[in-house]
Amino acid sequence: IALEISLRSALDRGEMFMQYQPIVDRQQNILGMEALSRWRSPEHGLISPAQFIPLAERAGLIGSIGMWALETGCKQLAAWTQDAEKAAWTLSVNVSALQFNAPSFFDDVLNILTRTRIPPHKLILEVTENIFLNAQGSPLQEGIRRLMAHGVGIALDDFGTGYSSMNYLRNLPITRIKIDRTFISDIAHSKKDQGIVSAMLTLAKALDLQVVAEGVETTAQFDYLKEAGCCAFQGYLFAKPQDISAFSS
Ligand code: G
Ligand code: G
Ligand code: NA
Ligand code: MN
Repeated sequence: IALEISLRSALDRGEMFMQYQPIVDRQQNILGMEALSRWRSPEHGLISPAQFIPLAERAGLIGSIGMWALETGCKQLAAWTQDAEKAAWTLSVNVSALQFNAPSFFDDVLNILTRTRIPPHKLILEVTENIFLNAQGSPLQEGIRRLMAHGVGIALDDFGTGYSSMNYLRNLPITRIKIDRTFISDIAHSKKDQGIVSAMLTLAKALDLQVVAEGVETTAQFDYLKEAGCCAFQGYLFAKPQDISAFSS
């Protein structure tokens, strides 16, 4: 049967689950987790979010899947908060551009935080640059500013791959950038990539934004990034996205 038909009942049938990937500091201490949605379909097997998220967007299912992701992540974060070792962790959740079209989205986020008793500053929404296209002064920017006023963090995911001009970036309601892994993969050797990443770090400092380097896979990349002054890292060198059981005890 068609993928879309299966996806329609995936939530009800309990086929979605979450994996988590750590974001670490210079000493490799965990600062927080990024929640990454997974779907295991009895008919189609394990489907990547790179496939089912765009499908969910086309099929009008992204609202419910997005809310499931937020709720699942926040419940997990609430559980971690009970554990002294994990109490300070933040939680990052990816949010699709289309989710912002729902007028209730911003209230829904605040309601989930209230229900799960998560301090808003522990939640970070990861968005891509395209959500801000032609959104200057729009309800979207207003809604995001409202969340930020509560303390919710906003991360610009895949930074450097979109359209942001300097002027644009200056006015965006965001609290962090995540340097896309295409700039990291060759960082230990490529003078060009070193220059780009160094410019990104300088820019982030000037705009008072946090920075996470994504896709760190080797010690050489990690060492170079630390030397360049980067403070937060994510990638297979530290951990792949894993089931929750990998982080218990
Ligand atoms: O986990 P993986 O690297 O396979 O993810 C592939 C893509 O799917 C990434 O761009 C990631 O941000 C996105 N993704 C994973 N989970 C979610 C989710 O819950 N919501 C949205 N909108 N995107 C997600
Ligand atoms: O778009 P986003 O940054 O949310 O994508 C997250 C995806 O990146 C996850 O699905 C995860 O599987 C993948 N990922 C995380 N760390 C690494 C890494 O070190 N190398 C590569 N190639 N992919 C990674
Ligand atoms: Na992300
Ligand atoms: Mn990314």
